[in-house]
Amino acid sequence: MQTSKALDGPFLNGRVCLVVGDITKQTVDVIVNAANSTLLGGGGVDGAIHRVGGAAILEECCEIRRSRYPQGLPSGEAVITTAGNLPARFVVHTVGPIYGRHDEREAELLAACYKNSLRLAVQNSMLSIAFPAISTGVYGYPPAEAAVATSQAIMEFLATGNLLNEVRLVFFKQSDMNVFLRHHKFR
Ligand code: AR6
Repeated sequence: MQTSKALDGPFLNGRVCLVVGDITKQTVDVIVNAANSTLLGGGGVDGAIHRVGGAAILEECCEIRRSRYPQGLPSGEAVITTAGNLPARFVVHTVGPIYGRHDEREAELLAACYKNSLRLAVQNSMLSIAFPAISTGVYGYPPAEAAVATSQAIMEFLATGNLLNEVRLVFFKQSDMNVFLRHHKFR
């Protein structure tokens, strides 16, 4: 059951749509988690995904930490796990930049989050993906600036030729979506 409805767009020939809703309720192939480098859970989107998805996700995250990222997942990188009890099939976990902590590389790192997440989805033959507004909560990224970096990254990725037919941007509040609509660079 889809509990949020498309409120604006679509953009980029119908491949990008915007909704107001809860990322954990999205019925798509893969949802993206705004994780932290520990991959062990947290608040916000991360807390909601682990709470609804259940223990299977945390178990896989622990294994990824142990086998591939003992120092933690760096900002801008992404990994994929099962989605446990979520309606989606997979979860991509990516670590957004903490605003003001990366020597002005924040936009580059936020773009890398989106592009690496999209790349993992394509590599795993996914056709639809839903993103929250990465870094715009606890990590303090100004939503207007995030809209610019996010939309440019998605637009560049979709132009590379792939079968992804839905990139859904999920905003928690209508006011968040309105900021995005005023500042995005989709054309
Ligand atoms: N569905 C959709 N969007 C949501 C939801 C939800 N269920 N919950 C919050 N948002 P945040 P970050 C919005 O803080 O800034 C965690 O503790 C929220 O309003 O989840 O990347 C992690 O473990 C905001 O606009 O992610 C990290 O330590 C956006 O999603 C840290 O927070 C992102 O907010 C990551 O911070």
